[in-house]
Amino acid sequence: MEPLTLYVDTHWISPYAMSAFVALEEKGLPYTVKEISLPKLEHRSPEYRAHTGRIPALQHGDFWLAESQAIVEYLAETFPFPKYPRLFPEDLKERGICREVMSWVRSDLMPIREERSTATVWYETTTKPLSQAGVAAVARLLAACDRLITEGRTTLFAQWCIADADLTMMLHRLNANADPLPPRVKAYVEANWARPSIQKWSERTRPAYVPY
Ligand SMILES: N[C@@H](CCC(=O)N[C@@H](CS)C(=O)NCC(=O)O)C(=O)O
Repeated sequence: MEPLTLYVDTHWISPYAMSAFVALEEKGLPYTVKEISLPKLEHRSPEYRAHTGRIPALQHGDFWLAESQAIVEYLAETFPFPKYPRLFPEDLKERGICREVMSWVRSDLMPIREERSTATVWYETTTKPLSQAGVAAVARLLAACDRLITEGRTTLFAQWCIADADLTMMLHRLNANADPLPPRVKAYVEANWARPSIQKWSERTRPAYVPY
C-alpha cells in the first residue's frame, strides 16, 4: 500500500481534520500525521501551497487531496467494504442522508461555529450567551436532530457512519459549553464522543492556544 499521510493543524481543533482523521481510524488504515501550524502560516509555505495549501490534506503516495468530505469519500472508495469497515451506509437513501448531514454541518450553522468555536471545546469553554442568530441556529440544529436521531439509538442509522462523527462535533460544541440539549440528543452526542476514533483525536496533547 502506498503510504498515507494526513496533514492536520498543530492545535488539533479543525473539525474538518478531525473528520478525515476519524475516517482513517475507522478504516483501520496505517497512516502518519503531520502537523501544519496555521498561526505560523506554514500552510502558506511555497512547498505546502504547491500541493493544497489547506488543512486537512491527505497525501496518498504522490497524490494529494484537500477538502475533508472529498478525503472521506476518497478513503471510502479506495479502501472499500468488505475488506475495510464502512464509512457510508450501504442503503442509498441512508447514504444520501449521510452526505446531506456532512454537507450541512460544513456549510451552515455559522453562528454555532463562531460562538462555540472548537477552541472552546479543547481550550477554554465559554459561558457567553448565544446571540439571537446563535439561538436560531441551535433551534434549526435541534429540529434536524429531532428528525434524525431516534430515541434510544446512538447512531443515525443501524450502523455507525461518518456523518455521526460530523454531527457529533457540531453538537459537542454546545455540550462542552453546557448549552442545554434534549436528553435524546445529549445521549447521542455523549455516546459518539466516547467512540475510540473520536477519543483518539480528542485526547491529543495540545500546545498552548495561539489564536489565528
Ligand atoms: N471545507 C474545508 C474547510 C477546511 C478549512 O477551513 N481549513 C482551514 C483550517 S480549519 C484552512 O485550511 N485554513 C487555511 C486557509 O484556507 O488558508 C474542509 O472541509 O476541509
